[in-house]
Amino acid sequence: MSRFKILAANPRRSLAALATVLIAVGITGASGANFNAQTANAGNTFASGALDMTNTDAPGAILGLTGMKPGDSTSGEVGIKNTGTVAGTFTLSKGTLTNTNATHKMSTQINLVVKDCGVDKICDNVDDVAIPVYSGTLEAMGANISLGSAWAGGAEHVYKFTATFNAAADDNYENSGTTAQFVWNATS
Ligand SMILES: [Ca+2]
Repeated sequence: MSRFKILAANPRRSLAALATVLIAVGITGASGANFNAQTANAGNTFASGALDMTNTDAPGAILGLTGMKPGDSTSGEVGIKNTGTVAGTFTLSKGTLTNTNATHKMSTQINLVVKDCGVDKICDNVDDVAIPVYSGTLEAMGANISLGSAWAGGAEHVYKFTATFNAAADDNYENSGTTAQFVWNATS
């Protein structure tokens, strides 16, 4: 069983042309018994400026699941909004990543799909963006993943995060955990 959580933190201001939102994922696994809960809160950037961002889940969890075992998945949604008055180009990055077991990294066993829920901002319907923002292991996720063309002031996107614990994960991943941060960045 396991426990999976994503926490979000919200920057209230952005630096001139820079805004950062940090989301942290904590995943802790344990074999046969209970997974230990692990959560994290990411740091924030505060500055004055014309480009601002809000995060609907800040500072709470986007998703959480206890009792996770290989093959289980969990999902959650988060809204990211350009609350500024100028257009900004938004990107998503994986921030700091840690694993409790450096040899058998839990992050290699968590498959993450991040998708844009489309214009209606309702997930799992016909107008969702077909191509995911990211699909791959938590381990392999990179930085500065494009979130499309510049967002006008007031534009909001809702993203659905789905994390699946590799169904083929073996005993090497018992008692294992990983924690990651997701960073939302906007520039104009
Ligand atoms: Ca939709």
